[in-house]
Amino acid sequence: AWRKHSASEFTNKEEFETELVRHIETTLARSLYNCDELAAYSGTALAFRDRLIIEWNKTQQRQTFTDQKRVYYLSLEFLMGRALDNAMLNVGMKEAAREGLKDLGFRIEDVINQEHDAALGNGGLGRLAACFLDSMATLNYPAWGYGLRYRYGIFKQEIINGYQVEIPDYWLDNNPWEFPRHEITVDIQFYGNVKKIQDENGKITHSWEDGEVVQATAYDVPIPGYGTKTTNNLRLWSSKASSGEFDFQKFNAGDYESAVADQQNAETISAVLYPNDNLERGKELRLKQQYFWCAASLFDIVRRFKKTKRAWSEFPEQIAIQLNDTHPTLAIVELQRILIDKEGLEWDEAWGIVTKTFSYTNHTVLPEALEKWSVPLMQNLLPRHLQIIYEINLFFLQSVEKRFPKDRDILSRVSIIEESHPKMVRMAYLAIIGSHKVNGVAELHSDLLKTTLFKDFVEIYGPDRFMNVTNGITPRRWLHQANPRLSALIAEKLGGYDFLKDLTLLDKIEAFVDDKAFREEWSTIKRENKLRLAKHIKSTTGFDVNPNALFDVQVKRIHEYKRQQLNIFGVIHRYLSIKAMSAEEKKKVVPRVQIFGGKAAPGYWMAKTIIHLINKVAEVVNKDPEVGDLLKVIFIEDYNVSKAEIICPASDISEHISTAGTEGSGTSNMKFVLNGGLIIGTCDGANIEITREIGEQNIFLFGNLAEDVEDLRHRHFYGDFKIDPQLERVFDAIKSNTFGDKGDFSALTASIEEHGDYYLVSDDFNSYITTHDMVDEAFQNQEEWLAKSITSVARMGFFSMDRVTNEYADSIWNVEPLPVRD
Ligand code: 26Y
Repeated sequence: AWRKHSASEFTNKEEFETELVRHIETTLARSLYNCDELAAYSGTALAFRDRLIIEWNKTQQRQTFTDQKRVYYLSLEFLMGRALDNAMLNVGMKEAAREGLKDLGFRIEDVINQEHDAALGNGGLGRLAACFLDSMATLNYPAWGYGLRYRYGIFKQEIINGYQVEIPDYWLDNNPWEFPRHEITVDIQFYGNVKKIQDENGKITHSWEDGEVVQATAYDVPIPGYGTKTTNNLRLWSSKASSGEFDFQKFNAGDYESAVADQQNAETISAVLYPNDNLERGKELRLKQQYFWCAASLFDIVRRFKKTKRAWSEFPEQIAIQLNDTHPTLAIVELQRILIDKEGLEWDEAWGIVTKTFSYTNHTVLPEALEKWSVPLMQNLLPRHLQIIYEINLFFLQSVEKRFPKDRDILSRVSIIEESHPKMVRMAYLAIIGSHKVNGVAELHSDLLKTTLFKDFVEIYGPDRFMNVTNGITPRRWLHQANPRLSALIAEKLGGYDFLKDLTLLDKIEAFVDDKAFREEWSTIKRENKLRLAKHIKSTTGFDVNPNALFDVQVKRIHEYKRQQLNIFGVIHRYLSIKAMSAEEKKKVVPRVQIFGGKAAPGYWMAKTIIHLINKVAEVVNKDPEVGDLLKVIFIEDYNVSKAEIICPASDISEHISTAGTEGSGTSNMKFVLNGGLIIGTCDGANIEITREIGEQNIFLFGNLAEDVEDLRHRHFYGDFKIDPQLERVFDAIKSNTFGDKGDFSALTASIEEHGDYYLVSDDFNSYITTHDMVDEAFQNQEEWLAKSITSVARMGFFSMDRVTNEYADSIWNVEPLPVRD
């Protein structure tokens, strides 16, 4: 204790101001007299960052000295969003900052809004990783995240003439939340070849030689927990040419340009996040990213372990590694390689360590999202790893053959290598074989994994390797930060903010469902949140929307399986119905604002066509005087985490309408309900468990069930497929150019009419629109609607990410919390 109180540990408004001014004037070298909102943001961020650093150092020291088991969460995506508001919540002192900024002439909300989202992810999987980090820190688990430091995050979306246009998201300039660790580097090898070496005892070892080398440099991001001193670490790797590798021969030979080109080539590895969500493309650069990140992370983990001087057998007692989908599966092979090639362990001992260390989370059953890498590609890029994969496969298949000698087909079904042209490495199978636990992300999804995709593996390994952990969300960001007034109202009734650490306490607000003042405040808050969104819509699209209308929201990545097309067809149906009404009939219509948002993968044409249709429908509907306020269609550009924080609290109803059996879990469904919105959805993903928790009278379910999907698809091709008549009317409108050139949308209508309607849009259409009629009817009874809203929020405790994290810790990682003392 060589110091008692660092200046940066401000404890009141005055001290905050001192720190803010110091950072603006010295760290940023700006004069206070031309300090704009951006400089105020940077100064505030630096002031809070100082506080985080102190706790971060303490946490890391304590974790190192205690030397107990740690978790490493490997994810190619971390969709963090903004950090300042979260840092303020976790450090405390937001009110001091609010007052201090006010003295300098700033509104804290405007300052917070200056921050660029950290958008190193596509959608649900990346956001889940971010929620994990928040909960692991909050619950004091010694845990690190490992990812890639992309120079470009997910692209910014603009809508131009109704089309999506992608703009690069360069986000790294002046990012106060990352700390370059130029001294922490790892050399990563690619290509080259494998030499077999036999020593004097006849023992054969392998050496991977003559490859290209790229250097990984660590960048660390502090992850504070809520109401705790624990501040964990997210380590992101950045690539550049290895210092030994900058080709001095070329340089000396006068080939400076080519030497620089090599440098740039190395830097492309961490240059850009692949913008595909649930759509696998098999690009070599993506495989390079995966290996680069896995190898750097494993080297780092092993280096830390070796400092403890423990025996290798203790590795799995010290380290748990969670694989976020199959993207980090090469880490399994890399650890095996390190143990046998570098550390000299025998195969069996090494493999025992590997399988006890790793566990794998699957997020999807969609075939187009399952990773497969071509054998020739892997042979070229990672020759030693391919050998090891073949070896793993050989031992695995031998054991299967022994156990199932009569099953002729099972070997080809479960082989890691698919016997296609070219041969492919099935990453999910490799991940299962190299892990001790495999989990899905909602009950239906985990059941489907066990009965379809991974059925053979359940036979082989028994049911214990496969489990379910239903997803959750962090209530800190998705309730308290996004909806501060609702959080405050709940806190007032519960006598404090304990529910942010134990979300099951929410059930106590059900007692106030009939409390008049509480109900009024509840609906005022919803209205305020709708007004905030209406303001955002006005400033970004120019459209005025009526805050009394029913706000119906669908925001998520655009994908055929998520069925935004079903939604927009439903909107067209509504539009046509309104236009056919008499003035008298129109009086009974519930006014609606249909809000869409989400990005399409740049190469996913059908998804782009859906965006185009939504925008064309908006153009026509919004200016149609026959419709007026009864229907507005809004596409919110560039949906991201910080927009979600505005949108989720503002819905009356939101749409979670994937074809049954296709959505792993969904997590925005939880965000909307937690903020007092009702939902319309299919019996899919976590909708099913949400229904179980909140009660089926509080949710609008529709559509065919997962168990009927296969049969329906079959009938589309072999039975007589007749399109739903109301949907046909919608298609007639599209085909008579009501929304612009029908040719623009022909692929979309044809996918249903001619190509088998794989996602069952027509099968579910009638059920969908009649359920929407029930939504309208329910909305007209505002008193009952309000009761549903309050009751639902009260029953959402189960969906806290803290519950999820504890389940992983207890049943997969076997790690204990480690609170940080002062
Ligand atoms: C292989 C590559 C192209 C790829 C890249 C991203 C494959 C998948 C993904 C992303 C998948 C994803 O976001 N999955 C979502 O994970 C959420 C968290 O578990 C689930 O709630 C959601 O249902 C699932 O679609």
